[in-house]
Amino acid sequence: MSNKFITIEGLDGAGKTTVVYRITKYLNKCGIVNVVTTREPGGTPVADLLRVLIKYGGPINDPIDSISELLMIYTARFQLIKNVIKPALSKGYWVIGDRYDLSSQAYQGGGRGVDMLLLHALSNKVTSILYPDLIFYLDISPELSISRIKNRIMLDCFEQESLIFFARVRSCYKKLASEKKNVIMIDASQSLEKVSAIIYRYLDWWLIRSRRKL
Ligand code: Z5A
Repeated sequence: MSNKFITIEGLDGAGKTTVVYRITKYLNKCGIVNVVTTREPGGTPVADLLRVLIKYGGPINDPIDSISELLMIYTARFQLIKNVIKPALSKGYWVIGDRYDLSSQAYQGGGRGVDMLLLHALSNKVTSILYPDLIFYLDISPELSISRIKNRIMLDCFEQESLIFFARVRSCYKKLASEKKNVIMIDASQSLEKVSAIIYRYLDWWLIRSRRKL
């Protein structure tokens, strides 16, 4: 099959949602019209219920532990893979994901510092089922991330975290980007036009290369 699974990663405000939209339009322009987009956590009825808990936490008398958060994130991801991503890929659709497994490694591993044995076990399971063909990591500083999201009316649990938390998440992302396969790191402090142009150029080259391999 020539259809692909592409994911976009980065700190809050890095431009992921905007880039998912632009990649979809670009693929459409290239004649690839069967495209499904996802946003994690969420994307199935069960995953959307978990999204609310993951983003806004539990009640005051039952705060969510970081291991529970991790397990909910992976529950949501398994639901999404099984009920949305895999069926779409097997029908020949392209899938563009706003966040995937690197997010958990960066936020829960780097940011929260959860038990790495548990995180790796979950991550290995997910990535053995499905690893992206291409991952764009949009790199911005924690300061820029905060400045892009500061005017939001309601901030979620992650958006209320400190600069130090975001610095840990970013440094984990950068390490993963240098170690993992298929990751392209882009300086997303540049204008949206520049970031998009880099992505389109890369996609053109990558599409030609993958077609030659078929
Ligand atoms: N989370 C986790 O901890 N572990 C996991 O495994 C997963 C998730 C999957 C989901 O939140 C939260 O879940 C997330 C981590 C955690 N943390 N938080 N918060 P979400 O889905 O609500 O939000 P998000 O994923 O962080 O995305 P976002 O905040 O919406 O940002 P974005 O999608 O990267 O950016 P955007 O919406 O495209 O752009 C934001 C603004 O910046 C907008 O006004 C743009 O016009 C502007 N922008 C974007 N790029 C540029 C450039 N290049 N120049 C100038 N302005 C720009």
